[in-house]
Amino acid sequence: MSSPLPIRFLQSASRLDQLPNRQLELAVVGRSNVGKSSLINALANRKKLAKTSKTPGATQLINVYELDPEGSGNWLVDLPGYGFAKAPKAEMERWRKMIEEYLLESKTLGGVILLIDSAVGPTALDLQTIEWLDHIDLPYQFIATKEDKVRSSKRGARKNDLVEKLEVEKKDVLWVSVMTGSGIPQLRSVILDFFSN
Ligand SMILES: Nc1nc2c(ncn2[C@@H]2O[C@H](COP(=O)(O)OP(=O)(O)OP(=O)(O)O)[C@@H](O)[C@H]2O)c(=O)[nH]1
Ligand SMILES: [Mg+2]
Repeated sequence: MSSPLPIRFLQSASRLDQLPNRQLELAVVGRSNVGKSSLINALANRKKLAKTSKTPGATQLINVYELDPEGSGNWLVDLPGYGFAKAPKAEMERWRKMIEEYLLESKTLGGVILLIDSAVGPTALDLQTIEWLDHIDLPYQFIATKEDKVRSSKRGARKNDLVEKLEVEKKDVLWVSVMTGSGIPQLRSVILDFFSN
């Protein structure tokens, strides 16, 4: 097993101008309920660092986690999810604006880890997000979440289907499960590499 990612909660914000100066950020992006906040907890090996919920819409602000040492300015950023159809329209619109402003305008944002629910596959909204990230030229790493929810007998086929729909190669998607811990050490390395460059 690898060591937990040394991160601590720094602050929440609803607008970019509320955030202090920083060096480099990696943002966690994906549908509501895809497992963004759970993944932050798994990376840090903590249960309640980031708020999670069975109900979509748990994360409603930009939540910043700073990597050691304190004041490093290296941030892992948990965002609200997109595509939560049951939220009030005005609320959804507010989240969308917040996410878009952050992704478009934070000058120190170096990349995104883009989460796709492995049991659900890329949704139309996931594909739209990918197109948009391509358009704004922001690099991303695909993460397929909740691997444990796909029966092991179906995993091979599901993986093929997913890479085909994403139009990438198998090596481009990292499969993770916070239930079994699979893929978590690899993702920790990806993140540490990102910040060490
Ligand atoms: N089985 C399984 N469930 C998971 C996994 N990861 C997350 N979940 C569950 O999925 C639900 C949503 O997780 P969150 O981490 O709150 O999802 P989120 O993407 O942060 O959601 P929002 O904040 O609403 O955008 C919770 O009930 C988690 O327990 C996983 O790897 N396996
Ligand atoms: Mg969340």
